[in-house]
Formats: sequence, C-alpha cells, structure tokens
Amino acid sequence: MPEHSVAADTLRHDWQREEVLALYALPFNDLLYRAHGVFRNWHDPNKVQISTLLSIKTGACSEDCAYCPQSGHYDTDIEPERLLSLEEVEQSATAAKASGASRFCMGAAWRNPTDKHLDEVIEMLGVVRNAGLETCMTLGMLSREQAQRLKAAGLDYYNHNLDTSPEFYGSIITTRTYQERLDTLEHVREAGIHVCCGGIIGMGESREDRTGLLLQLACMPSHPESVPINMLVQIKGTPLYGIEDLDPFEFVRTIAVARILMPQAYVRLSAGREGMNEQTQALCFFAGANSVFYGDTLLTAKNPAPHKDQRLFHRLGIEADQLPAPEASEPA
Ligand code: SAM
Ligand code: DTB
Ligand code: SF4
Repeated sequence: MPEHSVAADTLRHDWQREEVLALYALPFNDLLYRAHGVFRNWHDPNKVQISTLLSIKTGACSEDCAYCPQSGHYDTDIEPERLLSLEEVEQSATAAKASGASRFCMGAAWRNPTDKHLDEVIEMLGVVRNAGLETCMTLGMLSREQAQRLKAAGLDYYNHNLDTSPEFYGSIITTRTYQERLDTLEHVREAGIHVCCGGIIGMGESREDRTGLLLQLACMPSHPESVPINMLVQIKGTPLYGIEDLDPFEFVRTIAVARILMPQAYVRLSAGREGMNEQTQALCFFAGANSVFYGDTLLTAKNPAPHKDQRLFHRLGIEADQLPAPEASEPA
C-alpha cells in the first residue's frame, strides 16, 4: 500500500448479500465513484501489473467445464499437446521477461497433477525464477502435501478459480465439486503461497450469482491477493458457445464491486479483453482493475497484441511494469 494512503476502508470479511446487491444496484456513476475512491486509497490508480501466460500442457482434460476449449468432453479446435520441455518453458519465460512482464503463469489442462507431474513442474519453476520472474501456476486441484512442495520450490502464486456462485456451479461443471475447489484454496493458503482466485462472468449466470461468487471471495478469512475476473471467451464446440453476450457495463460493475469488497487485492481484467473495446477496458481500469494478462495468447485463446496494449496504456497514462513505450511506427 502506498504511504499516502492510510486506508479509510477497512478490510472486511463479513460482507452481506444485501449489501453487495445494493452496490450492484447503484447508479453506474455512483458505483464507479465509490470504487475509484477505494482504489485510490489502496493503490496507485495509474499502475497496472502484468502477467504472461503459458499453457504448459494443452487439451484432452478429463473435466467438463462448459466454458473450456481444453475439455476432452467437447469437440473444439484444440490440438492436445504433451507437457512442454524445460527448454520451451525457458524460451517463453525469457521472452516474457524481455517484453516487460513481471509474473509468469503456467497453466496445465489437468484435473489435478500427479506427483510425477509435480516433479516436472518444479523443475520448470526453477527455470522461470532464474529468468527473474515471479511465478504462478494453475494445475487443477492440489493436495496439502503438493501445495507444500510447490511452496518449498519457491512458487509465489497459485491460480485456482471458483468460477461462479455455489448455486450456479452445477450447471457449468459436474466433474468436481465447489467444496473440492475450496479445499485446494485452503491447501494453497496454508502452505503460504499467494492465492489467485476469481471467476468467469457472462456464462448466463444472474446478478445474484455474480454476487454469490464475489461474496465467497470477499468472505474468505484472507482475501485472495489476486482476483481474476474473466469475461467468458466463447469457444466453438463448448456448450456455452452462442450464449447471449453480457452487457459490458455489467462487467464493469463486477470489477467495481470486487474492488470495493477486496480493496487490497490486485483485481485482474483477465480473459475476454480481445472481444472488448478499449473504452470498456478503460472503464474497468477506472473502476479498480490493476492487472492484466499481457501477450498474444492467453492459454489457447487470443489476447490483444502487445503493441496494442502498449498504445492503450500510453494513451491512458498507465504505467505497466517495465513495458517499453509504444513504437511510433507500430500499426494501430
Ligand atoms: N485446469 C486447471 C483448472 O481448471 O483449475 C487450470 C487451467 S484452467 C484453463 C484456468 C481457468 O481459466 C479456469 O478456471 C477458468 O476460470 C478460465 N477459463 C477457461 N476457459 C475460459 C474461457 N473460455 N473464458 C474465460 N475464462 C476461461
Ligand atoms: C484465469 O483466471 N484466467 C486465465 C488464467 N486464470 C489461467 C486463463 C484464461 C483462459 C481463457 C481461455 C483459453 O485461453 O483457453
Ligand atoms: Fe480442464 Fe481446467 Fe479446462 Fe476445466 S478449466 S476443462 S479443469 S483445463
């Protein structure tokens, strides 16, 4: 927290459903004014943290997450791939560092890693740390022992999303329970790894469900250090393909409410930026988003091209980690 910001808002873990629904129901300007005030109290509003993603093991996943192009249950255009080699990971990490990212997040399409997988990803961790990057992994469910092994190997963050409210969850995923997700999050927290946990908006859930997700996050004994708010990326072949688009203002409201409930967290404007115009992204940054994924690809889906992001940040006067200034000759 910057020194000037003796926070007026205290960290609360007892948010009530009615309070959160009332925030959502505020006139848009009132909600953004309030969220932006909280944002300024806790953070430099002109700074954005950037993470780069790498899919270290793609596709053929046993889970049936209805949004996911990597689920083996659906016929999507994803070509399954084996676990990447150490050299491939090293190359990507070096490139991410050179392009200005501060954190490198490795994702695997697993329900959970086996202990052998864990040996392999722990080697990858060493390579990424050597490249001078903070490390993050998202590998599915973890046992208590596995979380401890990752901590001992120097993992900084673990991403494991709740995705939606407990009530809506069953219509999106049937192959693992909400409680199993909460258990993994507890193992990660207990091991002393920073928690990255959020969800997906625009899956046909109601505002009650968005509220339910944010309540779960905000009522944890410690708020996640990082809260990714993903806009559903609709992928052909998945059950959610073709669902009605969410009003972008409702997405901005969700960022604003997350910022108010979890003042200290990095709220990440995550997947879905490629389908979002720059004005909507700017509103998200005003409402309190202070982290993004940077690089041409997310795990498998498209993300804005780096030169576009550099231009956007430049136009908004936003400083993003160690990103270079945009080249005058870059295409718009
Ligand atoms: N397999 C691991 C797991 O599910 O825990 C880790 C990788 S998984 C792809 C990481 C997260 O990406 C999911 O929890 C989900 O929130 C997000 N995600 C996947 N597909 C998405 C999509 N089409 N749109 C938005 N977010 C998506
Ligand atoms: C998160 O919340 N979003 C990222 C990251 N955590 C791992 C993943 C988004 C995936 C979008 C679809 C794809 O690229 O396959
Ligand atoms: Fe598998 Fe993760 Fe995709 Fe679910 S979100 S299908 S667990 S890769």
